[in-house]
Amino acid sequence: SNDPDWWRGAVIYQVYPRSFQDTNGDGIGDLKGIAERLDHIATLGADAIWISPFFKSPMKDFGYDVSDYCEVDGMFGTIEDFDHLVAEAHARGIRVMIDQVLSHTSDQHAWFKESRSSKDNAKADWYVWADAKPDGTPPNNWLSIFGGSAWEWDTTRCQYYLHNFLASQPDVNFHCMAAQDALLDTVEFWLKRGVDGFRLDTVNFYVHSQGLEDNPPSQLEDRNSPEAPAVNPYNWQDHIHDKSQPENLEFLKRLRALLDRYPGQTTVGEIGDGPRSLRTMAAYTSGGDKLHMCYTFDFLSPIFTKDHFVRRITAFEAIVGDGWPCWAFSNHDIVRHVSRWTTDGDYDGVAKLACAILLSLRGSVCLYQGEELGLTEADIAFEDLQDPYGIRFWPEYKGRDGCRTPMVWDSNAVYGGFSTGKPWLPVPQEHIARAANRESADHQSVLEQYRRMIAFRRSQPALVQGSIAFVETPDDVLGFVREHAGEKVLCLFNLGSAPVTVALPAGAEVTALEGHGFTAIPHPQERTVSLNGRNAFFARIG
Ligand code: TEU
Ligand code: CA
Repeated sequence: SNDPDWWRGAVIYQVYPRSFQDTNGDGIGDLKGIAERLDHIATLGADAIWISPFFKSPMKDFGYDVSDYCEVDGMFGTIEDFDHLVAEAHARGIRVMIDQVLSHTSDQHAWFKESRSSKDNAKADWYVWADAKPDGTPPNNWLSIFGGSAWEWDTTRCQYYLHNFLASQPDVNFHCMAAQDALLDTVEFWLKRGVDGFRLDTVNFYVHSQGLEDNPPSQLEDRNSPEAPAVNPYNWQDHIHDKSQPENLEFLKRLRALLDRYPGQTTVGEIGDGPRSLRTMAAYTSGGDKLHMCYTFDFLSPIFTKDHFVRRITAFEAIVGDGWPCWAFSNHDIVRHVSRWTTDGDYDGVAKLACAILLSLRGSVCLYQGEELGLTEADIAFEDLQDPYGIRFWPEYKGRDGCRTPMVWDSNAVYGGFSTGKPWLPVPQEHIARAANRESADHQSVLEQYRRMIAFRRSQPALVQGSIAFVETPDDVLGFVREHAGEKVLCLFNLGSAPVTVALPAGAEVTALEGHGFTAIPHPQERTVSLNGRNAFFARIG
């Protein structure tokens, strides 16, 4: 449809192209492979795909280090392959969002090569350059997320440059308008090719403070809290100067003005700003003239409790209010949620319950490839590690390869049908039993549950667009009412493994809804509903 608001409540399927489908036997997924597998995404019922970066890149961070924004990396195919993919997706009613990594480029980008060549070239201030302190050390204490100082010495310019991630990912200087202009041009290149929107990588890292002040020590009292991963010294300081500066709002307005010239566009910005995340999200999505959606880290955490859902969503609603959230339980950066949240071996139970919760939240949702199969985190041996982040912090932190292993399509084919050649990361044996062909043939599978639940969500406008209000429930039960245009849908989820009986709201008619595949049993006489472990209940009330 032509609805410019299509993204509100949309189900966005994240494709990690390296690991989706290989078509030429080199063990690496490609754009042709995505096109071949679009029917899987269509039958799942997703509204859109977000494709992680496929642009020209030395692949030091597997594509999040772009050396040419307007070229497809040869490893993934050609620009014609991309055009074909967009056409095939659109023919199936699937919108296409691409991943723009504007905060930093690869050190192999022509802009950076020129910028580092001297102090007075045309692009001298396109990156963040600063002199050493008198003793030769970096200009301040800023840290890189991927370890060590955020400053790298350049022997040609005899200056340091800023990199919030790898040293091979220099940060663009957004205080330089010419650099902003050039980035916006690359965005327009893809708008003209017919994309429907953008996932904006690290959108709050664009602008640093020009004063280059030292960051103060972290305010977080407990370094073992979920907000402060103990292994990563990055969280030992409070990152108030190296990112999220107010000038970013002006850039986001420029970006939005460009997008608004191409109707139906959307943006989802990845915002990781520690304790300030909610405030940053509010600022970036308010006013309708900046981001459309903010991608939150709240449920990428190891915690899976009713309280966590209630607290995080309540805080979001209170502060970000009219900003539109985009929730995800898994992505290409984090341990798959089925492994993160299952403590009693009931992987399928947790996978199906998580599916029900995610698809009932107020906001848009991102599903990460393989989540719909209930894939667990793969255990990767050190010799097979690819992720530089994992190699650096092994064994305290094992990196991101365990969630990036290939999709499993066909239990009877070599490498699960992902490739005919040896894949870039191993296909875990235990994933084969979860291949799409097997799960499609099994009514009880996680995949069939996702299909039912997405169709159910689509059939209930309150679930897609409604407000959210929590209801009083027993300890292990998450409960809320979604309401849209006078229609109320009660949603109850038993996070525990034991059966539980929940009182239904008094004074209203409760009509159980069907079609989602869960099997809670309402007792109208007693005005209660019984939920087995990891079961869900949906009802129209009023
Ligand atoms: O991730 C940003 C980010 O904050 C992650 O680095 C996260 O903290 C980390 O992966 C631990 O989970 C984005 C991309 O999603 C990631 O793949 C890139 O490596 C990173 O930006 C740099 O572009
Ligand atoms: Ca390939």
